[in-house]
Amino acid sequence: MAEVLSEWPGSEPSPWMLVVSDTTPGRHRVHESLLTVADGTTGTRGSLEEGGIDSLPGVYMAGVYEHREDGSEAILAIPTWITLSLRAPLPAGTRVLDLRSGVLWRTVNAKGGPILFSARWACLEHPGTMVLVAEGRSTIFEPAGPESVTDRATFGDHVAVVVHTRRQAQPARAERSRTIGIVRHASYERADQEMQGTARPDPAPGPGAVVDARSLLAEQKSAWASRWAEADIEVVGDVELTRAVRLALFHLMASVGDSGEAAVGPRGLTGPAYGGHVFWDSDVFVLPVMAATHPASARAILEYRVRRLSAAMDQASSLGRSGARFPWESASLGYDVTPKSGIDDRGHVSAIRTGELEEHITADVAWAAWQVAAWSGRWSFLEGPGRPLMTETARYWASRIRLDSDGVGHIDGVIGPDEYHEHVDDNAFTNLMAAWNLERAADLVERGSSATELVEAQRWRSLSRAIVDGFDAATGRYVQFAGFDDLEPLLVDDIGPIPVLADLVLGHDRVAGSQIIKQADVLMAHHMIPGALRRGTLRRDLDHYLPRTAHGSSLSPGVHAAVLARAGRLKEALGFLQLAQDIDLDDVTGSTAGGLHLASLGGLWQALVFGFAGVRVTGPDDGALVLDPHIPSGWDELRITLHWHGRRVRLRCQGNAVHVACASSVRVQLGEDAPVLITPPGAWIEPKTKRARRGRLAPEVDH
Ligand code: IFM
Repeated sequence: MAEVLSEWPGSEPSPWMLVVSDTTPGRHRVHESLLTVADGTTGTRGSLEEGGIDSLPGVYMAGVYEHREDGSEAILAIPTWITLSLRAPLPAGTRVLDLRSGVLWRTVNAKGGPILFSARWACLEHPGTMVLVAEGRSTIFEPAGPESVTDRATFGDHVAVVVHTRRQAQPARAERSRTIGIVRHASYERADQEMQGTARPDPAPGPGAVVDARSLLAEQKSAWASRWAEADIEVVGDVELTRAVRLALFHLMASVGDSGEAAVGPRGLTGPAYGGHVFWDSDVFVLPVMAATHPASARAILEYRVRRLSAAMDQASSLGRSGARFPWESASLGYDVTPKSGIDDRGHVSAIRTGELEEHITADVAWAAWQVAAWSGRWSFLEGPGRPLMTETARYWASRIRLDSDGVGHIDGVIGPDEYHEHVDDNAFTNLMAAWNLERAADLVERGSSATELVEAQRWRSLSRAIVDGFDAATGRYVQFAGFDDLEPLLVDDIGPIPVLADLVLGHDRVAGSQIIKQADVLMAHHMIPGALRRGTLRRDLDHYLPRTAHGSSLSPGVHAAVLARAGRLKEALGFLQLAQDIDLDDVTGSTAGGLHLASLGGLWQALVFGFAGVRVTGPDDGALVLDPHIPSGWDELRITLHWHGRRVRLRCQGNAVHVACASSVRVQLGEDAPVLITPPGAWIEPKTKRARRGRLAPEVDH
């Protein structure tokens, strides 16, 4: 024990460590979420070893849901393995989550010196295996039981747990008291692991074996060091921001497995909110981060969709449509598990219509599949298991679009990302995404298919061109949905400072009749498919929708930071970046107790990479990585590590110049300049176009 605990990293502020010594009442559960340790399949919330009345302890395993009597499914809350029997609760002390190694440390001091010292981690190399090492004054522990205990339990139909604890009286380390040392080793295993196609983790030492915590710790450090080597990100000159984005990446990497399938709920493995159901958060906010930093995890996210394609096809066919319609909320089987009603903060029961109407998820899944190909530079997934994700979703849209007597295509009766407005027609985001889905599926089919399929692909292209895209030539911007501009012209300033839950402040009906929107909607399309929108519209859409957006969803600030940065509006972008950074660290939405908002964490990374660095991938074939940095003058440098087209690329962005380091040649396109070939070990590139030469801070640009 002593050897492990002697590796305590200290609690000095560092961009690699989250230090929590705050004991504000009501923050305990927030800290439990923030201090979760996980290995991609199994997560343990950061509860104190002795629990506490305010605690929400728990272990969550990706994709392990309980089927409730009312027919619903929710991620199974499995009892935790970290509990120590103490005579009385202790102060929380100082807790340090070391992001470099994924180890959570705790030290509690009393008058005579330290009374408890612990370290725990989830072994990245042995998913499902966890270790706790603790040492404390003998007086804090309940009277000793046997020196070595093995507990076994099963939970639900799926999970088998073995916890082995070894407890030893230690020679006195502190002068005045004897100490007790504890090493605990827990192993959580899914009984249905093979069914999930997930490789069984390497066997960790069995119960009763002497666990060499020191060698497991060494392994842990090296496993996380390898992960960081392919993913690190740093804002030189801003320690807080660097810590926040590394914390975001840490929890994303810890919540997403990299073999078999990864069912990624909106709170990952950090908490039970939303029943752990899989939303578009996984495909759109988490997957791109993984595609760019750890491709095997992005592939596992898609595998979750591939295996539920037949459920999505059933759903389409039960609605009289062709192809596949993915559910808004999905759990074990891939059928829609969106609740039909909910109770708001004031105790009012209201209908939830997203399951019925939020259809853009179908195109989002296709978009995610395309991202994997665009980042990897390989068609193999799309030509193999991923192909139906493109084609069956396209078939769905082809059967969903209504052609009017003028041959114009419409999608009636949906909810867009802005969930304040229900049952709207021609939501620009949904229509643009559907059109994009049809075009990309046609591209794929045209790479080599039968004559019949080519005829179908032609139809997809003509439908994609026929569909209303929401562009209004009179204003030069996109209209969020048919009739949006005729709604009550309220602005968010009329309600209060952002973020604000406008539906709670004004009531559901008033908001639905107004132009107040919940989260990025038209701007979400600018974020996801910038090349599909008309040039010159980003600036006008920003001007129009920013004052109307309440940011009532944690998904919104990161996306706004990204599109504002891309447009060169850096001051505003930094404001939203700060909000994205604070969402969980400051519990801005009051809901972090139920787990971290993975989409917001992904949004923070995306804002830095796709927004401030202007990184864009265009497709599997296009041989250039597009960069267009807009770096605020307060940052010395933005450093990013990416995995693009099979190569590791390290970027250092300063102003609007970039140093590209690579081990094999890479073609890079800076802004609108012609692509250049960078050969190892790398080179600086600076923009040649007139626009960019004007100054260190690029002027506003519009794509
Ligand atoms: O997917 C989101 C949605 O966009 C807004 N409400 C919460 C969901 C889960 O995070």
